[in-house]
Amino acid sequence: MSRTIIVSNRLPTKVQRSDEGLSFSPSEGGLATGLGSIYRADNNVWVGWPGISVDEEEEREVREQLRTDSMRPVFLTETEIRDFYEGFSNETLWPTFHYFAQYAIYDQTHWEAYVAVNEKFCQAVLELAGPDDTIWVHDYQLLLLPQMLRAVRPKSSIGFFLHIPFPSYELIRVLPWRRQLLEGMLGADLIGFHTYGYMRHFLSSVSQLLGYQSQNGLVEVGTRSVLVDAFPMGIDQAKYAEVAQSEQARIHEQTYRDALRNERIILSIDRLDYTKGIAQRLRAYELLLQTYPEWRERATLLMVVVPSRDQVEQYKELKEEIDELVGRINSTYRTISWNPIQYFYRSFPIEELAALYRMAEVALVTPMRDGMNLVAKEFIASKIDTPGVLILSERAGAARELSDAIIINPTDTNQLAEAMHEALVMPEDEQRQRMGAMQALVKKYNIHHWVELFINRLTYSKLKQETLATT
Ligand code: GDG
Repeated sequence: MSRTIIVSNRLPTKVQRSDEGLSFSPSEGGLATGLGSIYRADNNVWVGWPGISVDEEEEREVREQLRTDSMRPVFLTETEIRDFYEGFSNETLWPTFHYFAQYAIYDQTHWEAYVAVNEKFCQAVLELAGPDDTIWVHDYQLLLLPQMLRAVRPKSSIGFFLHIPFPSYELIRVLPWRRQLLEGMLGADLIGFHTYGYMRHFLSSVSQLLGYQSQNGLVEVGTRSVLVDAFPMGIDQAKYAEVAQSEQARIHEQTYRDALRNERIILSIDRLDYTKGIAQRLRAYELLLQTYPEWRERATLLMVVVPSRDQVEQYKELKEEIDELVGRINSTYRTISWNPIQYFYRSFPIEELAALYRMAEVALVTPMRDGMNLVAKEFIASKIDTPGVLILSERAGAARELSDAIIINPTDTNQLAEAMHEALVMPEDEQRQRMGAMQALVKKYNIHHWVELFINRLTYSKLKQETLATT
């Protein structure tokens, strides 16, 4: 029976070391939460790094444990973690693709590690994949993998999806290894992006840097054609709606509401990342408290920042900046019985997250750049019977779909502060109307729809190519 082999840098399970030995828990992050609930169907397998470097004995344990859950680990050495993951992936590609080119470093050793690790993933997939299996590669850490697989398996069905933005040609052209990266992606039969904007940027780079022309999203690469299209990713709407209604979520919500004395809650949830606009958001909230003093002691910013990439310099600096801003705002405006910001630097179990989504009147999703942003959709899915307002950055992929949110420019502090005030005074009728429209959309275009659409398109484009080859 043919199956789908999902390949991504991280597995949906992360392995951590504690005094009691290794522990296994679900990974945070968009890809893991998005695909995590569906890959187990139909005999599928997930290939990826378990997020930790291990010795030989631990390697056996991790391999065994993950096998029972249809996962196949690829182990990385300390040097590979430094040069491939923290280096090329997170200090070259991530900033460049999010328009933070000033943070990007160009290091030949990092590039070589990136090539070597993509080859390592290639070997792991080849050991596993039969000729009829579909291979679905994910994200910016594995841009070279489609072409590496294609070289060995010219007939395989290979899909690639990019979870982050694909930037303008002007950013891509800065990369010393731009051609190899684009050629790497073009090894796939189908390349997917969250929005048409990203897709257009990709086609423009391919044309300007490689000279390959395209028509209706079909790129001619020698004798092959590669289909490029937009597939806005959805969430597991039913799961979020269910958790939000669960007894556990309700109990947590009540506890939090009692503790916060029913203040109006503005919610902010992100991984620690300079692309997420966390510092800008704090400055806007400070401006709200200055401009509209009536919200002092009546509104609270509940901010969850999930630790991420804390070995990379810019992330350490951002953490310090956030700590300082929170300290300043809290010490300036707090009273004996009120804290303007409830700040958590850790992750929460999903039931507690659901309680936060439920109780928040306003969700602030204001990234500088974001491929899609699933938090925006999870907030909507969790608001089953309650109103609420989403404030959403025009530079998140989600803004293309969620036009009933209050759409803002995240660098415009005044506009953002005004949007928070507008959200806090929005009549309930209007809230319900906007929320209802967005709920219908999140429900219809859910994660199952996304997977089905992508896989069907891949099967279709493969069949079409085979037919053309035989005629
Ligand atoms: C990349 C792209 C794109 C967060 N805090 C906790 C927690 N989370 C979960 C959220 C959500 C996920 O992490 C974050 O997903 P995002 O989409 O917001 O962002 P990235 O991690 O940057 O994901 C992004 C995505 O890929 C998918 O293509 O949308 O643009 O950058 O699911 O719920 N989960 C738990 N506790 C937390 O404290 N359990």
